[in-house]
Amino acid sequence: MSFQNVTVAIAKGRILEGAKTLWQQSGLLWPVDEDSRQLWFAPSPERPGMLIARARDIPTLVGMGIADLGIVGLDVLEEYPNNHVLQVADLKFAQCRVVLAGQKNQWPEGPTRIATKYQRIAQTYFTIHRHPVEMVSLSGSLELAPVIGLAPYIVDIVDTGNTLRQHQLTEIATILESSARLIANASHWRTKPELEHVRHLLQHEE
Ligand code: PRT
Ligand code: MG
Repeated sequence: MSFQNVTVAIAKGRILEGAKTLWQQSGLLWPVDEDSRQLWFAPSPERPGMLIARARDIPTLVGMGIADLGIVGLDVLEEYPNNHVLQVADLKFAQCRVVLAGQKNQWPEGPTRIATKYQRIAQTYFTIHRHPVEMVSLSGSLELAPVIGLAPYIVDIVDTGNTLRQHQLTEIATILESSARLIANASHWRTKPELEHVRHLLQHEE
């Protein structure tokens, strides 16, 4: 089967590193040269084309059919959902949790402020719990928010918990368990059998 008509969009950073390992284990040629700044690699019969983008843009690129497949964290997929995207595999790497954290292991009493870069996930969570919150949207360095008095609580990604501990923060609740997901453009998934073949190759280690 030829990969000439397949393009995969991969989130740069952690996801790209994990994807590289999986890709190589599956016997596909890895085209990305980490020392270059090239973000687009054309497909060939031997391997799919590859597009490297910001994590939050992956659902859009796949939803629009610019890429047939994408690799992105479930956290990003939940925060930036797209109706034209299907989740086709849990790739099991880049595992982490989206958590509520604060200076004490205590659920907020009454209305409170939450600093986060996951506004949608956090808002859904507090709506389900019927708890009034005010969101402060930050794009990074969330752990600073309680220290500098911006917001007493944060909703952020945790893996080992070291970063939280360094800032005297504790996990109060897990909101979402995340890992890297293989996603597909819904209509391309139905019309291009090569996509199923790529999924099969990437899941081969199970
Ligand atoms: O910067 P940009 O917006 O482009 O992307 P990004 O910073 O979100 O990318 P990147 O490469 O940092 O991570 C992308 C994805 O990796 C996330 O969307 C998650 O799905 C997944 N992932 C897995 C993580 C972590 N583990 C993780 N530990 N993303 C971020 N972290 C952060 C965490 O927030 C903390 O600040 O890493 C730090 C160390 O975590 P601890 O708990 O081990 O100390
Ligand atoms: Mg980053």
